[in-house]
Amino acid sequence: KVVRKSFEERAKLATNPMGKKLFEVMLAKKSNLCVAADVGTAKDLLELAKKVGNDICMLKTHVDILSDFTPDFGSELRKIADEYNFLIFEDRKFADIGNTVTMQYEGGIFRILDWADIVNAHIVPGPGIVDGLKLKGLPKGRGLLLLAEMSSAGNLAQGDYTAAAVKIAEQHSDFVMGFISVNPASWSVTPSNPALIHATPGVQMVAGGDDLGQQYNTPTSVINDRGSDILIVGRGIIKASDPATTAREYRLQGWQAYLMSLL
Ligand code: 5BU
Repeated sequence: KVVRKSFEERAKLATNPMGKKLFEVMLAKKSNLCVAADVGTAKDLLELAKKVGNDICMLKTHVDILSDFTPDFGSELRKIADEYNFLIFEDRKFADIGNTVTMQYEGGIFRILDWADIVNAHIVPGPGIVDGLKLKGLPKGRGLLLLAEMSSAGNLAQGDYTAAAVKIAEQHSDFVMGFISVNPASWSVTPSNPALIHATPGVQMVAGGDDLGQQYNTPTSVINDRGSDILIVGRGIIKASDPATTAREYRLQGWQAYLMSLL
């Protein structure tokens, strides 16, 4: 079983403001749960955010799936995030050269930089992608998660690729707050900075998968066996008959698993 330093201690070690803030929110709400708000409209997303708001530390969005997106979406969501005290993570998975991602982050229709506390990026292009995002994000106190692993069957983010993500994170510890991880306990290179946080998608109460390659592990397995910190749950909560109650159940399981893993 994995053991870890407390989120209190790790908050003190954080090398960027958003990483520190995330630990503080987690502690204040006793929540290491992130809900993946994969609904088709902004209207449904904002409703869902209120339903699960009390139980989450972070809400993960895919803004480009919303059919009724309008420019006030960001400020509407920010209001709810401030009221319920959670962070907003746009799962944009940037994957281009530094110069292009600066424009994708700041501009276009979605203006992600204006409202998302946290974004993520693939490291396929090399560290220039982090330099690009940092140029825009750091002055606004934003944070970045690197995709060190993925949850889907047959994905190529493993071994030396995962180790390269750790290296890039440590070289950019002023902006990179952690990783999208699946089994960090198994990594050949462990981050030397314990403030780096691991968030894991592919979580449901029962292990399994969907028809398109998604693979699920249970909350206890993700936190206690695989060594992650945050559960990212989409359909397990949003397709439940009562998302609020179900979110609470995931929160309690995730937090209990965290408490069990303390040094
Ligand atoms: P699910 O409904 O719990 O399967 O949703 C998982 C969410 O996490 C969904 O928004 C994906 O885009 C996201 N995700 C993932 O499933 N696997 C990954 O490796 C990454 C993101 Br990165």
